[in-house]
Amino acid sequence: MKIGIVGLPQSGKTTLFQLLTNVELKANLQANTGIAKVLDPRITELSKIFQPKKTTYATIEVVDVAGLVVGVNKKENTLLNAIKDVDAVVQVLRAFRSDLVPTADGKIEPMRDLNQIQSELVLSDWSLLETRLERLEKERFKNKNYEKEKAVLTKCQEALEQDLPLWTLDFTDDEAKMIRGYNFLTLKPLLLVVNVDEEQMQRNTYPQQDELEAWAEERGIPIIIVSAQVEVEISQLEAEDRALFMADLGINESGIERLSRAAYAHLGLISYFTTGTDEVRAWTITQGTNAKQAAGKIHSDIERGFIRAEVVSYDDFIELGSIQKVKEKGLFRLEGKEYIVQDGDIISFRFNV
Ligand SMILES: Nc1nc2c(ncn2[C@@H]2O[C@H](COP(=O)(O)OP(=O)(O)OP(=O)(O)O)[C@@H](O)[C@H]2O)c(=O)[nH]1
Ligand SMILES: [Mg+2]
Repeated sequence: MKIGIVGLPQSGKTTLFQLLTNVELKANLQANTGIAKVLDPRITELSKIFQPKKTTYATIEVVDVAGLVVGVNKKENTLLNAIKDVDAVVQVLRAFRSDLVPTADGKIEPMRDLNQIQSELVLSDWSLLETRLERLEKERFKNKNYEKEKAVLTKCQEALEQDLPLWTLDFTDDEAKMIRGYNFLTLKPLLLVVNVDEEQMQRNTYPQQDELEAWAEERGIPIIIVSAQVEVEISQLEAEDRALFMADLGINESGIERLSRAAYAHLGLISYFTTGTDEVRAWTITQGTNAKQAAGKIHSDIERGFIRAEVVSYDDFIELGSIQKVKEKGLFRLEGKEYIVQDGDIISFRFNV
């Protein structure tokens, strides 16, 4: 999975990037890319039990885009090219107060910031769409899908011209397939990160909170609260101190855990695990993936030569403590290729090549 972080200048994007990837950066002019480990506590637990040579968490590729200066000109923001191919867009909204980091007009208004950046994304899509429409006209007599494509692009155009993101539209499967390749930014799943200060975090309140929560709820968009700066500082502490300071802040999971949990849920992703003395590892799949396809995540040979999957759920395994006990209780399952893999399944694939 790949996510792109966008927002107004000085909203805390690069600080969030650092929190997620542990990579420290100076000011950025364009875009930074880094890898965030999805610190699934289940993997940590399995690793303690199996003591493998190697423990592999799932990862998320993170792109941190420099702050978008909005409303300066009506041309698309070329900075946004850096996130054309992401699976989800994360917008950082500034709520934290700081005299050291003044906002452009002295106001802290996350709801307004949200609208400004969303309009910027709409503008970027609109410009992409113009280009595509021009090209389509040129292919008019060659392209046998001309009419259909024209219809769906016009539908998109009408929404964008009303400043509406494309995810507000309903598309048929056919339409969705046609426009998938264009990488429209406002078609990508959106997540909001509100960057609060320490006091706002402790009191669980920030400016325009009600308005923002209502907006997000109506659209089914998750909001994740972080205090980027403070959490970066906490993440650099020793484990014991870390727990203490996190409790003081009122959080029990790290920023990456909270964000990845929200992103997985929002994008319909789940994890299954493979275990052993060599490696304990998490694999990310979409909900509804069957055992044979899931095997293909590891290697295409395992998918092709799939015989069966030996499955035990993480919870059963942890509760009973060993595979032996799981078997005695009849909770060790042999599943065929059509079995729909569940979040937290520990799987061993049998295959021949
Ligand atoms: N007090 C406080 N300061 C913060 C917080 N998050 C970020 N900052 C500070 O705000 C400034 C900007 O943070 P960045 O993370 O660089 O912001 P950015 O959105 O990447 O900025 P641009 O890339 O210039 O658009 C830095 O000086 C940070 O230390 C926070 O939660 N609290
Ligand atoms: Mg930055």
